[in-house]
Amino acid sequence: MSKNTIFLCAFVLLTVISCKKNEILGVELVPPLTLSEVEPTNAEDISAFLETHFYNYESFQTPPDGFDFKVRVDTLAGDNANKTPLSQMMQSETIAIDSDYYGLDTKEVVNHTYYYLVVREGGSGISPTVADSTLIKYEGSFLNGKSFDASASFLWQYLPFTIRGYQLGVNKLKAGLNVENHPDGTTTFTDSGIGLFVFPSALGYYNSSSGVIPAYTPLIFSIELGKFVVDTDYDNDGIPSILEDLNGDGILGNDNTDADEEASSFQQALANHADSDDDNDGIPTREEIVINANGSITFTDSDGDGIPDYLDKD
Ligand SMILES: [Ca+2]
Ligand SMILES: [Ca+2]
Ligand SMILES: [Ca+2]
Ligand SMILES: [Ca+2]
Repeated sequence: MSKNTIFLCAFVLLTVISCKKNEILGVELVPPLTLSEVEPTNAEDISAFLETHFYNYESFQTPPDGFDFKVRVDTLAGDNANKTPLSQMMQSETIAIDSDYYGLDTKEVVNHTYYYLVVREGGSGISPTVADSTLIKYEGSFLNGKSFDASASFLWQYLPFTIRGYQLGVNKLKAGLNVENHPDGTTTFTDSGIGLFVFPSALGYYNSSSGVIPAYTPLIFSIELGKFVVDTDYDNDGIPSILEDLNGDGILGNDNTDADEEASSFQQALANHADSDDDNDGIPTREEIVINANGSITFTDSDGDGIPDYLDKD
C-alpha cells in the first residue's frame, strides 16, 4: 500500500466518521431538492447521453450466431462514430409528477420526459399492467455506462414494489412465447419482450439513495420480459391488483381506504392492493364481493349509498 493510498484511506475513514457524527447530532439536515430544481439537470444529462450513445441495433437486426439478445449501449466514438444515436431511436412521453408523491411541500406538478425503446416487442401479444407479477431479467446502469445491478437469471418481480420508471418500461413490453429450461438450470423464452428505458430520478429513487445509487440520479434499464401473471391479485382478495388502483393514477401505494383506522389502531399501513380486508370491518374483501362464474366481479352495494360493500364499513 503506497503512502498516498494510506493517506486516502485515512481521509475517507475520517470523512465517514464525521458524516456519521453529523447525522447522529442532526447537524446537517438537508431538505430534499424540489422537483423543478432537479428536473432540468436530469433532462440535460439524459439528452447529452442519448446524443452520444447507441445500442447494438445491428445485432438485433441481423442476429449473429449465438447472439444472446442482450442490449448493449456504447459511446459513439472510433469505429462506432457513425452509428445512429439513441436520441434518434428512442421514443418519449411526458409524465407529470406531483410533489406530494415525494412528500415535498412545494405543491407543484412538474413534467418529466420518459424515454423508451422497444427493441423486440415480445411474441405473446399481451402486456402486463403496472400491477402485475412479472418474470424478468434486467440490468440497471448509470448514464456513465457503469452497471449497478443485474439479474443473473429470470426472477419474479411484483411491479408495484419496483420504481415507477421500471414499471412503465415493463408495461410497454409483451411477454415471450415458449419457455425453455436448459440443463445448466437457466431459462430462456422464445421471442421475449426486450426494451431499453432511460428516465429521470423522479421516476427512480429521487432523493433517497438506494445501495450504490446516489440521490437524484437518472437511470437506465434494459429489461427482458419472459412472462407475467395476468390480472395478478397480490393480496388474494379476489380483486386483481390493477382494480385496487382506485384513483386510476397507475400508483398502487396511494389507495388505502382504511388508512385512518390502520393508523389509529397501530396496524401496518397496507394499501388496498396488499390488504385483504380493505375497509377494516373484519370481513375479508373476498366475502364482500361476488365473483361470477365467468370470472367477472360484481361489487355489491347492500345499502345503496354508492360505496361498494368491500370499501364500506357500515
Ligand atoms: Ca393509485
Ligand atoms: Ca389498508
Ligand atoms: Ca385488497
Ligand atoms: Ca371488509
